[in-house]
Amino acid sequence: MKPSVILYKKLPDNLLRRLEAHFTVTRVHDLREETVRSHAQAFKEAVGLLGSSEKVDAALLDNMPALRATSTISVGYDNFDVEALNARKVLLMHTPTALTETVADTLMALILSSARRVVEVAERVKAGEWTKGIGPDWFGTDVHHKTIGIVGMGRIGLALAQRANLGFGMPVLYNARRQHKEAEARFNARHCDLDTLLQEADFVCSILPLTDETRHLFGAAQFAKMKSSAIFINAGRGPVVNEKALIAALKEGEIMAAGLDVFEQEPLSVESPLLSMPNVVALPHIGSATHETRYNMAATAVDNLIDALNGNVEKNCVNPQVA
Ligand code: 8YV
Repeated sequence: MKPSVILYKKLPDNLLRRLEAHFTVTRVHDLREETVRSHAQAFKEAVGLLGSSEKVDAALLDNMPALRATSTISVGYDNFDVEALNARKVLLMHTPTALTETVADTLMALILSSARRVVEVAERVKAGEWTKGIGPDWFGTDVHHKTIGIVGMGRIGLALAQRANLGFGMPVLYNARRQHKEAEARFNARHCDLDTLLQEADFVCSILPLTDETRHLFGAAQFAKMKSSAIFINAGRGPVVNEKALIAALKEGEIMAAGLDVFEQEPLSVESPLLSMPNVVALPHIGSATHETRYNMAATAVDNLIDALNGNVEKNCVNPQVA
């Protein structure tokens, strides 16, 4: 008999078949209490759990006594209670390398579209305004050779530094817990404290994961330190930013614009003041959302679950110590 796993995200057919070659797969839509209750036996027997975005906490784990590994189709894992997993010796696998380049592309798209007002002016063209002529009120601000400040220098930060520095001639400042030798050697990146970065950068880009230390790291005091011409970009996690403070900073002209892929509450409410601000580009958390990358992430997550349940935790494992 094949071991049982729970799948709570849709997979491409060939990946589902790959998973089914190894496991008996129970497919569910989500991990809500009522879903767990209606598949109680499958959850009780499952040794593996595969999906993304849903909360995996102690209450869910209590319904999964046989669980040995979880695999998320994402790099971020703030929706997992890692302590609860560790306490039950359950492995957590993620996809840290599959989406790096695609998310860095999204960051450049946010930088370019915010600075050059791409979305706003394209809408004006569609509304027929071009026929009346364009003037300085259509102009944006330069990107090339401006200073980029990267908060969180991991794989994605490095790929962003490469694009910004080699492609756009931008000097790179970065703030991270550790010095990043490769970023310094290849892209002349300069390590600095957060305040220096906030004061000097023309583009402040947050690519931070959500942790107790990063929650609301960007608040009123941080926006006040930025240049009034600064553009704030966030493609890490929404709750790293105090959104009320960001809205106030944009309203009061403390910063010039923002390009956001992530929000404190997702999906973003239609009531959010951010949506009526012309100087805000808001994307629906699509940092990694290309056909190629989402496929690669799902394939990696399937392989990760197979690996983890075979005791192979050399790569992509958040908590290999519990193996
Ligand atoms: C995911 C992300 O697509 O990987 C991450 O951490 O934020 C995105 O790439 C998202 O979590 C949905 O799976």
